[in-house]
Amino acid sequence: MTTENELFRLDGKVALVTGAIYGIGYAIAKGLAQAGATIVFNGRNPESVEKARLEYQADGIDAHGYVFDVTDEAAVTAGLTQIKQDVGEIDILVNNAGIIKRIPMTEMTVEDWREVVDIDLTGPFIMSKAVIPAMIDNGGGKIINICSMMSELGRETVSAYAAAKGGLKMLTRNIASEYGEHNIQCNGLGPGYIATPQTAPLRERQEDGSRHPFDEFIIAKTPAARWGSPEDLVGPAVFLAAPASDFVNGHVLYADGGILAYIGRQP
Ligand code: NAP
Ligand code: GCO
Repeated sequence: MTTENELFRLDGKVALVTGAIYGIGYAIAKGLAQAGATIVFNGRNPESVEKARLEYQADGIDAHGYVFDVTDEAAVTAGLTQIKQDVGEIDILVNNAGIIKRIPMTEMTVEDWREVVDIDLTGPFIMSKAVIPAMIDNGGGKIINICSMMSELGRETVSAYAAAKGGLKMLTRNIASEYGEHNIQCNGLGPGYIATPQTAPLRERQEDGSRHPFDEFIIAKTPAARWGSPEDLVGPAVFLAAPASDFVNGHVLYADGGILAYIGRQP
């Protein structure tokens, strides 16, 4: 029986957070480490992985960094084999790695479309497919897919991203449906608008020093009247990674400051 103190603890668990070089992934990995998990992370190039590993170290976290692209199944397989030798099997997978391209749909090339869908949707498929067999053998596991407001809403210029994140919501539900009997919980975490490098273009100050129109828009659309920080996602991530969520499956937990509930502040 899990005691009250253990409901939100991750001691003895190995957590892989993809793309946790900076931004949301880094904050979530740090939070899982503080809850007791051993942290594994990956990125696409050796320099940024090593830089991140030193930053984790400076934060008191002995994180294990690996270089592989989540869309490259052979590289993922090789990476997980090395991780198993170095650290152990993955108990918690956070599919965080993702990109966005903001291009009007009729101007978007098929290559741009495919790159976004490949990383944001096929990547989580490849990663989840790779870790589930060992999770079954080990009596269960946790998969957390980083979804988005665009898992529920559309907006101009983000067609590929919205299609991918909408698909990621359904992949989440399908993994929960197909593997729940093996004590695998697969849930989504849906951030609102979070201040990271990915959204930096939407927050740039205008030449006259005024706020970016999209910045103003998001402030009006968020009851909390602020952008989220990556740290705002740590509590929800720890909950979805911990025993506390052992009977939560196929759910998308939105940590959006209330955006999805709100019509928006009158101008
Ligand atoms: P970010 O600052 O752009 O970081 C994305 C991370 O993913 C980077 O470390 C990047 O590494 C890595 N990455 C990209 N493609 C990869 C690949 N093919 N293989 C391995 N790593 C890869 O983004 P973020 O804002 O932290 O967002 C993280 C996740 O949250 C994404 O899935 C995003 O869609 C989602 N999200 C973000 C927000 C937001 O408002 N920021 C809101 C909702 C959801 P490189 O240096 O190699 O590019
Ligand atoms: C955008 C933003 C959003 C956020 C996030 C919102 O251009 O609208 O980048 O897509 O990244 O997904 O939840």
